[in-house]
Amino acid sequence: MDIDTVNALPYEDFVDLLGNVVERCPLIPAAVWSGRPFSNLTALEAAISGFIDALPEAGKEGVLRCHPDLAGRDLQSGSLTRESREEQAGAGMHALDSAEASRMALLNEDYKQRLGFPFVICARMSDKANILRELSARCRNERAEERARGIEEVKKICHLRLQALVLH
Ligand code: 2AL
Repeated sequence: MDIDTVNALPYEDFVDLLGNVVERCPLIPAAVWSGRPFSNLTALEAAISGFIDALPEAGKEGVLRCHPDLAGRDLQSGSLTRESREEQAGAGMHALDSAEASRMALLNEDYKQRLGFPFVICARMSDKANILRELSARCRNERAEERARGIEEVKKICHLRLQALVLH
């Protein structure tokens, strides 16, 4: 769909189309809808990023908490969103051997215990080995640093999801 068509969408259709560009956060496209018309895809992405940046720190942590764990319970139970399922499958999260799966589960829990929100990384720009390496390294970071790092990853995920939906 091109940007002119996106700009012309009624509110409900706009949110239907873009409701998961930030995982399980339809509030974000709902909030930027009133900023139409966007001159191009970059302007739409900037509006989304600007909204996220303007959130208080607790709001940013809330956005992170809307993300499912990598290779976590939602993957096992088949309840991931379509976008997340494709991203996680692409990074090999559905094909971990049992040692990798337990290491991932342990590190994800450790990260959440320490930081209060889940580890987030753009899976499409990564692979199994890199995800495990990053997860074990980032576990040791401070909360503010990881909040900022996680939000940067959310924006990368959003960028790729937008590219798949809107022509540019
Ligand atoms: C995810 C996800 O669902 N897709 C992605 O790229 N990263 N989740 C996560 N915890 O990093």
